[in-house]
Amino acid sequence: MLYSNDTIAAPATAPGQGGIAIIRISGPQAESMLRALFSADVPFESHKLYYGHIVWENDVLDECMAVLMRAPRTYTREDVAELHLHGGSYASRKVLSALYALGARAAEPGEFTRRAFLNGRIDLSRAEAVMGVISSESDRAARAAMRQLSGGVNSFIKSAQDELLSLLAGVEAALDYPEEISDEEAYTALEESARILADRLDSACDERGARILESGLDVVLCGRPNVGKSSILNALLGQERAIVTNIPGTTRDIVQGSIQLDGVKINLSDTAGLRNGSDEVEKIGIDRARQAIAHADVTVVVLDAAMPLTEEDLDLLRETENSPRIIVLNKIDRMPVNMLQPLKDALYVSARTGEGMQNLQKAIAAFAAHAGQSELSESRHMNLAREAARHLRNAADVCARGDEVDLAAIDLHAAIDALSRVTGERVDERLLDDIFSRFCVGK
Ligand SMILES: Nc1nc2c(ncn2[C@@H]2O[C@H](COP(=O)(O)OP(=O)(O)OP(=O)(O)O)[C@@H](O)[C@H]2O)c(=O)[nH]1
Ligand SMILES: [Mg+2]
Repeated sequence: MLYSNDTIAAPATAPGQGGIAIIRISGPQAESMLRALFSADVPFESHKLYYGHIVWENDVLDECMAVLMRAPRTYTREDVAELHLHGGSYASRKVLSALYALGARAAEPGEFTRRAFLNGRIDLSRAEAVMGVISSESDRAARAAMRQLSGGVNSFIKSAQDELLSLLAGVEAALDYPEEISDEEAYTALEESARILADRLDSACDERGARILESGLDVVLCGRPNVGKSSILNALLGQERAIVTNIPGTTRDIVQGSIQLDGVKINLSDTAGLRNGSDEVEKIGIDRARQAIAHADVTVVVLDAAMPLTEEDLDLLRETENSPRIIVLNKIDRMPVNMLQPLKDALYVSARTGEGMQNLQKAIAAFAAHAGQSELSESRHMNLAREAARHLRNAADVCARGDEVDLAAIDLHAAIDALSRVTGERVDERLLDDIFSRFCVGK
Protein backbone atom coordinates (compact mmCIF):
# COMPACT_ATOMS: atom_id res chain seq x y z
CA MET A 1 0.00 0.00 0.00
CA LEU A 2 1.25 3.48 -0.84
CA TYR A 3 0.36 4.95 2.51
CA SER A 4 -1.02 3.49 5.65
CA ASN A 5 -2.28 5.54 8.47
CA ASP A 6 -1.13 3.37 11.35
CA THR A 7 1.28 4.39 14.10
CA ILE A 8 4.90 3.39 13.68
CA ALA A 9 7.80 3.24 16.15
CA ALA A 10 11.54 2.67 15.89
CA PRO A 11 14.81 3.56 17.59
CA ALA A 12 16.09 6.81 16.07
CA THR A 13 19.61 6.55 17.44
CA ALA A 14 22.28 4.07 16.35
CA PRO A 15 22.31 0.80 18.29
CA GLY A 16 25.01 0.19 20.86
CA GLN A 17 26.26 2.15 23.81
CA GLY A 18 25.70 5.88 23.99
CA GLY A 19 24.54 8.62 26.31
CA ILE A 20 20.92 8.43 25.26
CA ALA A 21 18.75 6.28 23.05
CA ILE A 22 15.79 7.91 21.31
CA ILE A 23 12.64 6.10 20.29
CA ARG A 24 10.49 7.82 17.75
CA ILE A 25 6.74 7.26 17.32
CA SER A 26 4.69 8.70 14.48
CA GLY A 27 1.00 8.46 13.70
CA PRO A 28 -2.46 9.15 15.09
CA GLN A 29 -1.88 7.08 18.24
CA ALA A 30 1.42 8.72 19.16
CA GLU A 31 -0.10 10.78 21.95
CA SER A 32 -2.20 8.01 23.51
CA MET A 33 0.74 5.59 23.43
CA LEU A 34 2.97 8.18 25.03
CA ARG A 35 0.43 8.82 27.77
CA ALA A 36 -0.04 5.09 28.35
CA LEU A 37 3.68 4.68 29.11
CA PHE A 38 4.67 7.98 30.73
CA SER A 39 4.34 8.13 34.51
CA ALA A 40 3.98 11.85 35.05
CA ASP A 41 0.62 13.53 34.57
CA VAL A 42 1.69 16.41 32.33
CA PRO A 43 -0.18 18.47 29.75
CA PHE A 44 2.15 17.56 26.86
CA GLU A 45 2.19 20.97 25.28
CA SER A 46 3.50 20.55 21.77
CA HIS A 47 7.30 20.60 21.27
CA LYS A 48 8.04 20.74 25.02
CA LEU A 49 10.30 18.30 26.82
CA TYR A 50 8.97 16.62 29.99
CA TYR A 51 10.71 14.56 32.65
CA GLY A 52 9.23 11.32 33.98
CA HIS A 53 9.47 7.53 34.00
CA ILE A 54 8.35 4.85 31.60
CA VAL A 55 6.11 2.43 33.45
CA TRP A 56 4.70 -0.70 31.83
CA GLU A 57 2.86 -3.52 33.59
CA ASN A 58 3.86 -2.11 37.00
CA ASP A 59 7.51 -2.14 36.00
CA VAL A 60 9.63 1.02 35.79
CA LEU A 61 11.47 0.49 32.50
CA ASP A 62 13.55 3.67 32.53
CA GLU A 63 13.87 7.30 33.45
CA CYS A 64 12.95 9.39 30.47
CA MET A 65 12.60 12.78 28.80
CA ALA A 66 9.60 12.84 26.49
CA VAL A 67 8.32 15.22 23.88
CA LEU A 68 5.12 15.27 21.90
CA MET A 69 5.07 17.20 18.64
CA ARG A 70 1.61 17.70 17.29
CA ALA A 71 0.89 17.63 13.56
CA PRO A 72 1.53 19.33 11.25
CA ARG A 73 4.78 20.95 12.45
CA THR A 74 6.70 17.67 12.63
CA TYR A 75 9.14 15.59 10.60
CA THR A 76 6.36 13.40 9.17
CA ARG A 77 3.52 15.95 9.44
CA GLU A 78 1.79 13.46 11.75
CA ASP A 79 1.76 13.52 15.53
CA VAL A 80 5.27 12.52 16.59
CA ALA A 81 6.45 11.50 20.06
CA GLU A 82 10.05 10.94 21.09
CA LEU A 83 11.26 9.15 24.18
CA HIS A 84 14.80 9.96 25.29
CA LEU A 85 15.98 6.98 27.31
CA HIS A 86 19.28 6.01 28.81
CA GLY A 87 21.68 4.64 26.19
CA GLY A 88 22.20 0.94 25.62
CA SER A 89 19.78 -1.49 24.14
CA TYR A 90 18.08 -2.96 27.21
CA ALA A 91 15.64 -0.16 28.02
CA SER A 92 14.90 0.64 24.36
CA ARG A 93 14.02 -2.97 23.63
CA LYS A 94 11.63 -3.11 26.58
CA VAL A 95 10.00 0.18 25.64
CA LEU A 96 9.62 -0.87 21.99
CA SER A 97 7.92 -4.13 23.04
CA ALA A 98 5.54 -2.11 25.19
CA LEU A 99 4.77 0.13 22.21
CA TYR A 100 4.11 -2.89 19.99
CA ALA A 101 1.79 -4.27 22.67
CA LEU A 102 -0.07 -0.94 22.53
CA GLY A 103 -0.59 -1.41 18.78
CA ALA A 104 2.41 0.34 17.23
CA ARG A 105 4.04 -1.24 14.19
CA ALA A 106 7.85 -1.46 13.79
CA ALA A 107 8.81 1.18 11.21
CA GLU A 108 10.38 0.05 7.94
CA PRO A 109 13.73 1.56 6.94
CA GLY A 110 13.16 5.17 5.84
CA GLU A 111 9.46 5.07 6.70
CA PHE A 112 9.46 8.33 8.69
CA THR A 113 11.01 10.16 5.75
CA ARG A 114 8.66 8.35 3.37
CA ARG A 115 5.73 9.73 5.35
CA ALA A 116 7.27 13.21 5.20
CA PHE A 117 7.31 12.84 1.42
CA LEU A 118 3.83 11.32 1.09
CA ASN A 119 2.38 14.02 3.34
CA GLY A 120 3.89 16.66 1.07
CA ARG A 121 6.43 18.12 3.48
CA ILE A 122 9.44 17.39 1.26
CA ASP A 123 9.88 16.38 -2.38
CA LEU A 124 11.60 13.18 -3.38
CA SER A 125 14.97 14.75 -4.15
CA ARG A 126 15.04 16.20 -0.62
CA ALA A 127 14.08 12.86 0.91
CA GLU A 128 17.04 11.32 -0.89
CA ALA A 129 19.24 14.15 0.37
CA VAL A 130 18.35 13.21 3.95
CA MET A 131 19.96 9.86 3.31
CA GLY A 132 22.89 11.53 1.58
CA VAL A 133 23.59 13.64 4.67
CA ILE A 134 23.47 10.56 6.90
CA SER A 135 25.77 8.49 4.73
CA SER A 136 28.31 11.07 3.57
CA GLU A 137 31.89 10.21 4.36
CA SER A 138 33.53 13.50 3.43
CA ASP A 139 32.85 17.21 3.95
CA ARG A 140 32.19 17.86 0.30
CA ALA A 141 29.75 14.95 -0.02
CA ALA A 142 27.90 16.27 3.02
CA ARG A 143 27.78 19.79 1.57
CA ALA A 144 26.40 18.49 -1.74
CA ALA A 145 23.71 16.57 0.15
CA MET A 146 22.89 19.65 2.24
CA ARG A 147 22.54 21.71 -0.93
CA GLN A 148 20.14 19.12 -2.28
CA LEU A 149 18.28 19.09 1.04
CA SER A 150 17.77 22.85 0.84
CA GLY A 151 16.09 22.40 -2.53
CA GLY A 152 18.89 22.96 -5.07
CA VAL A 153 17.89 20.00 -7.23
CA ASN A 154 14.27 20.91 -7.01
CA SER A 155 14.76 24.45 -8.31
CA PHE A 156 17.05 23.32 -11.14
CA ILE A 157 14.48 20.73 -12.27
CA LYS A 158 11.61 23.18 -11.88
CA SER A 159 13.27 25.73 -14.15
CA ALA A 160 13.94 23.06 -16.79
CA GLN A 161 10.31 21.97 -16.55
CA ASP A 162 9.11 25.56 -16.97
CA GLU A 163 11.18 25.86 -20.09
CA LEU A 164 9.80 22.60 -21.44
CA LEU A 165 6.26 23.77 -20.80
CA SER A 166 6.86 26.96 -22.75
CA LEU A 167 8.32 24.93 -25.65
CA LEU A 168 5.25 22.75 -25.54
CA ALA A 169 3.01 25.81 -25.51
CA GLY A 170 4.78 27.00 -28.68
CA VAL A 171 4.12 23.67 -30.38
CA GLU A 172 0.47 23.68 -29.34
CA ALA A 173 0.09 27.24 -30.63
CA ALA A 174 1.51 26.17 -33.99
CA LEU A 175 -0.91 23.25 -34.06
CA ASP A 176 -3.90 25.37 -33.09
CA TYR A 177 -3.21 28.43 -35.26
CA PRO A 178 -1.53 27.12 -38.41
CA GLU A 179 -2.51 30.22 -40.37
CA GLU A 180 -0.76 32.62 -37.97
CA ILE A 181 2.40 30.69 -37.09
CA SER A 182 4.20 29.07 -39.98
CA ASP A 183 5.61 25.58 -39.47
CA GLU A 184 8.96 26.98 -40.45
CA GLU A 185 8.95 29.55 -37.63
CA ALA A 186 7.76 27.05 -35.06
CA TYR A 187 10.37 24.50 -36.16
CA THR A 188 13.42 26.73 -36.02
CA ALA A 189 12.56 28.15 -32.61
CA LEU A 190 11.80 24.72 -31.17
CA GLU A 191 14.82 22.99 -32.62
CA GLU A 192 17.23 25.55 -31.23
CA SER A 193 15.70 25.79 -27.77
CA ALA A 194 15.37 22.01 -27.44
CA ARG A 195 19.06 21.50 -28.19
CA ILE A 196 20.14 24.21 -25.74
CA LEU A 197 18.02 22.74 -22.96
CA ALA A 198 19.27 19.21 -23.73
CA ASP A 199 22.86 20.45 -23.40
CA ARG A 200 22.05 22.16 -20.12
CA LEU A 201 20.55 18.98 -18.69
CA ASP A 202 23.51 16.88 -19.82
CA SER A 203 26.05 19.27 -18.38
CA ALA A 204 24.22 19.28 -15.03
CA CYS A 205 25.18 15.61 -14.72
CA ASP A 206 28.65 14.72 -13.56
CA GLU A 207 28.86 10.96 -13.03
CA ARG A 208 32.58 10.99 -12.37
CA GLY A 209 32.26 13.76 -9.79
CA ALA A 210 29.36 11.99 -8.11
CA ARG A 211 31.29 8.77 -7.86
CA ILE A 212 34.31 10.59 -6.41
CA LEU A 213 32.08 12.32 -3.85
CA GLU A 214 30.50 9.07 -2.84
CA SER A 215 33.39 6.66 -2.76
CA GLY A 216 36.47 8.88 -3.05
CA LEU A 217 39.23 9.61 -5.58
CA ASP A 218 41.33 6.48 -6.24
CA VAL A 219 45.03 7.38 -6.28
CA VAL A 220 47.64 4.69 -6.99
CA LEU A 221 51.34 5.07 -6.14
CA CYS A 222 53.54 3.18 -8.61
CA GLY A 223 57.15 2.94 -9.68
CA ARG A 224 60.30 0.85 -9.55
CA PRO A 225 61.25 -0.97 -6.35
CA ASN A 226 62.85 1.12 -3.62
CA VAL A 227 61.99 4.58 -5.01
CA GLY A 228 59.98 5.37 -1.84
CA LYS A 229 56.36 4.61 -2.70
CA SER A 230 55.57 3.14 0.70
CA SER A 231 57.37 6.01 2.42
CA ILE A 232 55.21 8.49 0.50
CA LEU A 233 52.04 6.57 1.41
CA ASN A 234 53.01 6.68 5.08
CA ALA A 235 53.85 10.38 4.89
CA LEU A 236 50.48 11.17 3.29
CA LEU A 237 48.57 9.06 5.81
CA GLY A 238 50.56 10.42 8.73
CA GLN A 239 51.15 6.91 10.05
CA GLU A 240 53.46 3.95 9.43
CA ARG A 241 50.94 1.87 7.50
CA ALA A 242 53.20 0.13 4.95
CA ILE A 243 56.49 -1.63 5.66
CA VAL A 244 59.50 0.39 4.53
CA THR A 245 62.95 -1.18 4.11
CA ASN A 246 65.93 -0.61 1.88
CA ILE A 247 65.37 -4.04 0.32
CA PRO A 248 63.94 -3.66 -3.19
CA GLY A 249 60.65 -5.58 -3.49
CA THR A 250 59.44 -4.97 0.07
CA THR A 251 55.81 -4.32 -0.83
CA ARG A 252 53.88 -7.16 -2.45
CA ASP A 253 50.20 -6.75 -1.62
CA ILE A 254 48.39 -3.52 -2.23
CA VAL A 255 48.40 -1.38 0.90
CA GLN A 256 45.56 1.10 1.22
CA GLY A 257 44.55 4.04 3.33
CA SER A 258 42.23 7.04 3.06
CA ILE A 259 42.66 10.72 3.82
CA GLN A 260 40.59 13.83 3.23
CA LEU A 261 41.97 16.60 1.05
CA ASP A 262 39.92 19.73 0.42
CA GLY A 263 36.87 17.99 1.84
CA VAL A 264 37.12 15.03 -0.55
CA LYS A 265 37.90 11.46 0.43
CA ILE A 266 41.12 10.22 -1.21
CA ASN A 267 41.79 6.47 -1.36
CA LEU A 268 45.53 5.86 -1.60
CA SER A 269 46.99 2.55 -2.79
CA ASP A 270 50.65 1.65 -2.46
CA THR A 271 51.76 -1.09 -4.85
CA ALA A 272 54.59 -3.53 -5.46
CA GLY A 273 57.62 -2.06 -7.23
CA LEU A 274 57.54 -2.81 -10.95
CA ARG A 275 60.43 -4.87 -12.31
CA ASN A 276 61.17 -8.01 -14.32
CA GLY A 277 62.63 -11.32 -13.22
CA SER A 278 61.30 -11.65 -9.72
CA ASP A 279 60.00 -14.50 -7.57
CA GLU A 280 56.47 -15.87 -7.80
CA VAL A 281 54.93 -13.92 -4.93
CA GLU A 282 56.38 -10.69 -6.21
CA LYS A 283 55.05 -11.42 -9.72
CA ILE A 284 51.52 -11.70 -8.35
CA GLY A 285 52.04 -8.40 -6.53
CA ILE A 286 53.20 -6.75 -9.75
CA ASP A 287 50.10 -8.07 -11.58
CA ARG A 288 47.95 -6.50 -8.90
CA ALA A 289 49.87 -3.26 -9.19
CA ARG A 290 49.21 -3.18 -12.94
CA GLN A 291 45.49 -3.77 -12.37
CA ALA A 292 45.35 -1.00 -9.78
CA ILE A 293 47.07 1.39 -12.20
CA ALA A 294 44.52 0.50 -14.88
CA HIS A 295 41.59 1.34 -12.59
CA ALA A 296 43.04 4.42 -10.90
CA ASP A 297 41.56 7.90 -11.16
CA VAL A 298 45.09 9.24 -10.78
CA THR A 299 48.45 7.46 -10.88
CA VAL A 300 51.41 8.90 -9.01
CA VAL A 301 54.57 7.81 -10.81
CA VAL A 302 57.36 7.81 -8.24
CA LEU A 303 60.98 8.18 -9.39
CA ASP A 304 64.23 8.27 -7.45
CA ALA A 305 65.74 11.74 -7.66
CA ALA A 306 69.12 10.46 -6.50
CA MET A 307 69.54 8.03 -9.38
CA PRO A 308 69.54 8.37 -13.12
CA LEU A 309 66.27 7.29 -14.74
CA THR A 310 66.25 3.64 -15.84
CA GLU A 311 64.58 1.96 -18.79
CA GLU A 312 61.79 0.82 -16.44
CA ASP A 313 61.18 4.42 -15.33
CA LEU A 314 60.96 5.57 -18.92
CA ASP A 315 58.59 2.71 -19.83
CA LEU A 316 56.29 3.63 -16.96
CA LEU A 317 56.35 7.30 -17.95
CA ARG A 318 55.37 6.34 -21.49
CA GLU A 319 52.63 3.95 -20.33
CA THR A 320 50.96 6.56 -18.14
CA GLU A 321 51.45 9.46 -20.52
CA ASN A 322 47.83 9.72 -21.60
CA SER A 323 46.10 9.10 -18.30
CA PRO A 324 45.69 11.43 -15.34
CA ARG A 325 48.99 11.29 -13.48
CA ILE A 326 51.42 13.08 -11.22
CA ILE A 327 55.18 12.59 -11.61
CA VAL A 328 57.09 12.69 -8.35
CA LEU A 329 60.86 12.76 -7.90
CA ASN A 330 61.44 11.49 -4.37
CA LYS A 331 64.52 11.60 -2.10
CA ILE A 332 65.56 15.14 -3.01
CA ASP A 333 67.21 15.32 0.42
CA ARG A 334 69.92 13.08 -1.02
CA MET A 335 70.82 15.44 -3.86
CA PRO A 336 72.02 19.03 -3.92
CA VAL A 337 69.28 21.07 -5.58
CA ASN A 338 71.41 22.05 -8.56
CA MET A 339 72.16 18.40 -9.30
CA LEU A 340 68.49 17.37 -9.62
CA GLN A 341 67.60 16.17 -13.06
CA PRO A 342 65.15 18.47 -14.74
CA LEU A 343 61.94 16.63 -15.63
CA LYS A 344 58.96 18.35 -17.15
CA ASP A 345 55.92 18.70 -14.84
CA ALA A 346 57.54 16.75 -12.02
CA LEU A 347 57.10 17.47 -8.33
CA TYR A 348 60.22 17.32 -6.17
CA VAL A 349 59.63 15.77 -2.74
CA SER A 350 61.30 14.03 0.12
CA ALA A 351 59.20 11.51 2.01
CA ARG A 352 61.93 11.57 4.65
CA THR A 353 62.00 15.31 5.41
CA GLY A 354 58.45 16.11 4.27
CA GLU A 355 59.68 18.68 1.81
CA GLY A 356 57.33 19.15 -1.15
CA MET A 357 54.67 16.89 0.34
CA GLN A 358 52.17 19.75 0.51
CA ASN A 359 52.55 20.33 -3.20
CA LEU A 360 51.83 16.66 -3.76
CA GLN A 361 48.66 16.95 -1.67
CA LYS A 362 47.58 19.97 -3.69
CA ALA A 363 48.26 18.18 -6.97
CA ILE A 364 46.15 15.21 -5.86
CA ALA A 365 43.30 17.41 -4.63
CA ALA A 366 43.26 19.28 -7.96
CA PHE A 367 42.00 16.12 -9.67
CA ALA A 368 38.86 16.25 -7.51
CA ALA A 369 38.40 20.00 -7.69
CA HIS A 370 35.12 19.91 -9.61
CA ALA A 371 33.54 16.95 -7.85
CA GLY A 372 30.24 17.93 -6.29
CA GLN A 373 29.88 21.27 -8.06
CA SER A 374 27.36 20.14 -10.67
CA GLU A 375 23.63 20.65 -10.15
CA LEU A 376 22.86 16.92 -10.05
CA SER A 377 24.84 14.26 -8.25
CA GLU A 378 22.37 11.49 -7.41
CA SER A 379 22.57 8.75 -10.07
CA ARG A 380 18.80 8.36 -10.23
CA HIS A 381 18.46 12.08 -10.98
CA MET A 382 21.22 12.02 -13.58
CA ASN A 383 19.63 9.08 -15.42
CA LEU A 384 16.32 10.92 -15.60
CA ALA A 385 17.93 14.19 -16.71
CA ARG A 386 19.79 12.35 -19.47
CA GLU A 387 16.55 10.63 -20.49
CA ALA A 388 14.85 14.03 -20.75
CA ALA A 389 17.80 15.33 -22.79
CA ARG A 390 17.46 12.39 -25.20
CA HIS A 391 13.77 13.17 -25.74
CA LEU A 392 14.61 16.83 -26.34
CA ARG A 393 17.15 15.86 -28.99
CA ASN A 394 14.56 13.60 -30.62
CA ALA A 395 12.17 16.55 -30.70
CA ALA A 396 14.89 18.71 -32.26
CA ASP A 397 15.55 16.00 -34.88
CA VAL A 398 11.85 15.86 -35.71
CA CYS A 399 12.00 19.61 -36.43
CA ALA A 400 15.20 19.30 -38.43
CA ARG A 401 13.61 16.64 -40.67
CA GLY A 402 10.45 18.66 -41.03
CA ASP A 403 8.26 15.81 -39.71
CA GLU A 404 4.85 16.30 -38.16
CA VAL A 405 5.05 18.70 -35.25
CA ASP A 406 2.83 16.39 -33.15
CA LEU A 407 5.74 13.98 -33.00
CA ALA A 408 7.84 16.63 -31.30
CA ALA A 409 5.06 17.20 -28.79
CA ILE A 410 5.16 13.52 -27.82
CA ASP A 411 8.86 13.78 -27.05
CA LEU A 412 8.41 16.98 -25.08
CA HIS A 413 5.77 15.29 -22.96
CA ALA A 414 8.11 12.37 -22.36
CA ALA A 415 10.86 14.79 -21.25
CA ILE A 416 8.51 16.52 -18.80
CA ASP A 417 7.51 13.13 -17.50
CA ALA A 418 11.13 12.10 -16.88
CA LEU A 419 11.88 15.30 -14.95
CA SER A 420 8.77 15.01 -12.82
CA ARG A 421 10.06 11.68 -11.58
CA VAL A 422 13.10 13.44 -10.09
CA THR A 423 11.06 15.47 -7.64
CA GLY A 424 8.50 12.73 -7.23
CA GLU A 425 5.45 14.46 -8.72
CA ARG A 426 4.99 11.20 -10.59
CA VAL A 427 6.18 8.12 -8.80
CA ASP A 428 5.15 4.55 -8.40
CA GLU A 429 5.38 2.44 -5.32
CA ARG A 430 8.23 0.27 -6.54
CA LEU A 431 10.44 3.32 -6.92
CA LEU A 432 9.54 4.53 -3.43
CA ASP A 433 10.29 1.09 -1.97
CA ASP A 434 13.63 1.11 -3.70
CA ILE A 435 14.60 4.58 -2.50
CA PHE A 436 13.44 4.32 1.08
CA SER A 437 14.70 0.80 1.69
CA ARG A 438 18.23 2.20 1.47
CA PHE A 439 17.56 4.33 4.56
CA CYS A 440 18.24 3.23 8.07
CA VAL A 441 15.42 2.29 10.41
CA GLY A 442 14.27 5.24 12.49
CA LYS A 443 14.81 7.90 9.80
N1 LIG B 1 66.95 9.73 1.85
C1 LIG B 1 65.72 9.34 1.58
N2 LIG B 1 65.42 8.03 1.66
C2 LIG B 1 64.16 7.66 1.36
C3 LIG B 1 63.16 8.58 1.03
N3 LIG B 1 62.00 7.91 0.79
C4 LIG B 1 62.28 6.61 1.00
N4 LIG B 1 63.57 6.44 1.35
C5 LIG B 1 64.26 5.18 1.65
O1 LIG B 1 64.25 4.36 0.49
C6 LIG B 1 64.12 2.99 0.84
C7 LIG B 1 62.93 2.38 0.13
O2 LIG B 1 61.73 3.01 0.59
P1 LIG B 1 60.30 2.36 0.40
O3 LIG B 1 59.31 3.38 0.81
O4 LIG B 1 60.24 1.04 1.04
O5 LIG B 1 60.31 2.17 -1.18
P2 LIG B 1 59.23 1.44 -2.09
O6 LIG B 1 59.15 2.20 -3.38
O7 LIG B 1 57.95 1.26 -1.38
O8 LIG B 1 59.91 0.06 -2.36
P3 LIG B 1 59.25 -1.36 -2.75
O9 LIG B 1 58.13 -1.64 -1.82
O10 LIG B 1 60.37 -2.31 -2.60
O11 LIG B 1 58.80 -1.25 -4.17
C8 LIG B 1 63.98 2.95 2.36
O12 LIG B 1 65.24 2.67 2.91
C9 LIG B 1 63.56 4.37 2.71
O13 LIG B 1 63.93 4.76 3.98
C10 LIG B 1 63.52 9.97 0.98
O14 LIG B 1 62.74 10.86 0.69
N5 LIG B 1 64.81 10.27 1.27
MG1 LIG C 1 56.93 -0.41 -0.82
